[in-house]
Amino acid sequence: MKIDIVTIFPGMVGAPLAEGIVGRAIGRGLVDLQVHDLRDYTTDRHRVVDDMPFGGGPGMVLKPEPLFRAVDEIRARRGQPDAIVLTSPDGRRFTHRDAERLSALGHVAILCGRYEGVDERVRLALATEALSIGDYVVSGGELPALVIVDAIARLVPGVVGDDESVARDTFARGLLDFPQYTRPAEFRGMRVPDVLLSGHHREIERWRRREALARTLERRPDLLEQLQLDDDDKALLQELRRERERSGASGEGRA
Ligand code: JDQ
Repeated sequence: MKIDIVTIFPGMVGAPLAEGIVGRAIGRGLVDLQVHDLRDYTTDRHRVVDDMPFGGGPGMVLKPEPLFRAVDEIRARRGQPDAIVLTSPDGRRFTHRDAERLSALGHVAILCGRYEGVDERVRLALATEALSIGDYVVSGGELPALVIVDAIARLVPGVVGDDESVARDTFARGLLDFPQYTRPAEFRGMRVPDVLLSGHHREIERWRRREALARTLERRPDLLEQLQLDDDDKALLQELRRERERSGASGEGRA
């Protein structure tokens, strides 16, 4: 899959994507990533990418011309992208479903804004969609672009070694993960639950399902509404709700 990122901070996205699972995917030719410095698409001596907002107000806005020229160049050299994503705090919320959709495309371009944002004509006439990674403001589109590229790349077939582990991921199955433990079986007085040491695979599966449902009920009840539950799950959930009722549901952790 081809991915192009346009940014005024190419090092801020290039370096992280050269590491880890995405870095290996690039090395193996599964992901063809190019990072473009927006300033290379300016035409003035000072390589200016921003200007004052019409109507006044604080801060600066990214000018449209360099972004349009950058995408023209990407089209000429790499072909027409199937999606051109603008990262923005007022975009639609990026979800795992978006990651699945975008990962199935052959070519995705991502435009990173900076300053107070981007000239609206970029969104209207260049971007095919605007995406936000969550309800908080970061200083520019680079970190959101990294999040989106990472989430997409690991869904490209062959990038994550074990297809099953991708299918099991929380937002692919709609439930939070069960707790994970590794050795030692006791650490600073904290024991790994006996069932995990028992070797009874049916019981381990049941315990994990129950823990996943319990955590989801506690932390992300909104996820349960969108989920297809079988009769076993429904029974387990009823039981968990009754337990919470009795023990007076409070949070967890050290407090
Ligand atoms: C840009 C900014 C508007 C500060 C400039 C470009 N989920 C998400 N949070 N923040 C962003 C996305 C994001 C994306 C692109 C960006 C933030 N900024 C900074 C923009 C008001 C204040």
